[in-house]
Amino acid sequence: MTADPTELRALAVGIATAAGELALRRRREGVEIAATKSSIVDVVTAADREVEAFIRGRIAEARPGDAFLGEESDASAGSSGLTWVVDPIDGTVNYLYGIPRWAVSVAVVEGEDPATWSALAGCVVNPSLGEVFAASARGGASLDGRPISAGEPPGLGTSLVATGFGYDAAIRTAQAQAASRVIGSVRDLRRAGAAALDLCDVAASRLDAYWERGLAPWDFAAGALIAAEAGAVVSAADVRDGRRLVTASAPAIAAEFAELLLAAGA
Ligand code: LIP
Repeated sequence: MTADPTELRALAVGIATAAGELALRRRREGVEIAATKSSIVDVVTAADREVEAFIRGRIAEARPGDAFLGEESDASAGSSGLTWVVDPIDGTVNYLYGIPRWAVSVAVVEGEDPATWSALAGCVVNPSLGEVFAASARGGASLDGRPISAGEPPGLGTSLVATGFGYDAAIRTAQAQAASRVIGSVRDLRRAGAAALDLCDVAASRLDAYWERGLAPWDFAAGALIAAEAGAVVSAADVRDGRRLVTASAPAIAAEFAELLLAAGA
């Protein structure tokens, strides 16, 4: 089967868009917590599971030889060397509260390690806004079919930066302390609750930079490709205590931003 990034991009867009419609329908019908995971505030809804099963079925139909790695179900191996990395509802807490900032994230990669795998294609859909972000390797990034590119902020001091916090209270407290050491050196901080959309906002120059430590591969696989194809400087290589730091920033401020995060202990 082909591994043509442009064809894989079209497939990811088709599947993520249909999955987004299902998730939005379930949102309107009312959302319930199905279970909690790593902590009492780390919830999964019935819709998370249903939407992942829907995506998994569509991928198995279109590409039976590919592997699957999703947030809500067991991974499965494949024979093609490609893996689909899926977050059916990124920003589940926003979804639960009815905050219109959650996304379906679908990516396909070659390789095992999130720090070095090569992403071939990815799509992030925000169904509440009807926005479709997509990218393919060497194919650029787009929002609703139009090319997007990362911003050119004059300096870090006037840059708008986003971050996020984990589901463990002690970790959240440490993350907030790091954020308190960042906030005085940038324009302002945003915490909007969905990593995939934060990365896409850097790609669309709605944000100048983003960082979060502790993300899972499905939270950033598609968003990182979209940000990188939009010209942002993206990294997922730094792992400390088993928790991966994902960053994306406009090229003009990338070096300063990395230094600031290091000094802040992010
Ligand atoms: C969420 C991320 C968010 C992070 C949350 C959580 P989920 O993913 O999108 O950036 O701060 O802790 O990881 O759990 O909604 O798929």
